Amino acid sequence: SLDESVKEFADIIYEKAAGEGIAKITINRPERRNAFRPQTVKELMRAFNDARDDISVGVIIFTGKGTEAFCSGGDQSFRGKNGYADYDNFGRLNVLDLQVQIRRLPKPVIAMVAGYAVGGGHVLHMVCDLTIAANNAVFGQTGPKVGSFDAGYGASIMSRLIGPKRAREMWYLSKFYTASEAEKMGLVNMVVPLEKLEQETVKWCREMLRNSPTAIRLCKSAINAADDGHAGLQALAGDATLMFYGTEEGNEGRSSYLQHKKPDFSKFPRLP
Ligand code: 2NE
Repeated sequence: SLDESVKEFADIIYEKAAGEGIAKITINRPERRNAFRPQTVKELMRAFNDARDDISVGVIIFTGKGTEAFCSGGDQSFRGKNGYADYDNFGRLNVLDLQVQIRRLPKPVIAMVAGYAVGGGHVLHMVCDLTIAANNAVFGQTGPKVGSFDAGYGASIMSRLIGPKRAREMWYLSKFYTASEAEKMGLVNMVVPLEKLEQETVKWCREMLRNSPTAIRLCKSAINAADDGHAGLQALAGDATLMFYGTEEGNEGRSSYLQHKKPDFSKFPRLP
């Protein structure tokens, strides 16, 4: 069970399962169908950052409180002339930074979706590595109905996931789709009965945790690389550097520098 609460937050719940390697981040605004305000996003970013930095965490579950919604997007009551504003008197779209953070996080993030994943909440599940949906899940974009859109990942990642024709359909018509329709479209990995949602998600987490974290890290950055352009290549390249530092060849340069002598790279093969 995931019951160890590690930090106090207002809009989210952040838990880690002791000794399991699983962190769970839950949007906790069920009375608003888990719509996010800037404060929610700030807290999510802190929690994701903690889960990234904690080397005992191998996989992160991202979900919404209750069974009515994963997330219904930006809280429209906080929407102003230049974004969403709660405690500040200026608006912001800080959820876009959260999307990037999830893409760059070198551990799998698995969206566990019960109920509505709509608007900016739909984009959040799309930027996660995997999505497990309950059979009551509902997916869709609402922006064009409420005077909004996400022309970043909301458009490009969706187009990659389900193809440009379907992506246009989702955005232009702003229809809602059932869990099984979403599965057929390639939006989600698996649909399970609501009462099995957490059990199945944890099963997927445990299976991933049995595998090589470095292999998974490289698979994530490789799969994102082309779509994320230079930033994607940078993440992949950073992973390569990280591994190279662990080699004898990489260490030859560093230790020679520190010992004020010329490095001898001749002993390292020029592999085909
Ligand atoms: C999610 C949905 C379909 C649920 O419908 P239902 O019938 O199950 O619930 P209901 O009664 O609509 O909602 C329950 C309460 O939650 C509030 C509602 O206003 C309602 O409040 P009360 O009347 O009880 O006081 N609520 C739900 N979603 C909210 C939201 N996003 N903001 C503020 N209050 C919300 C249905 O509620 C729905 O369609 N919600 C709106 C979805 C939406 O349009 N989201 C924004 C899209 S734009 C966006 O997210 C975005 C972007 O486009 C670009 C960048 C960043 C964000």
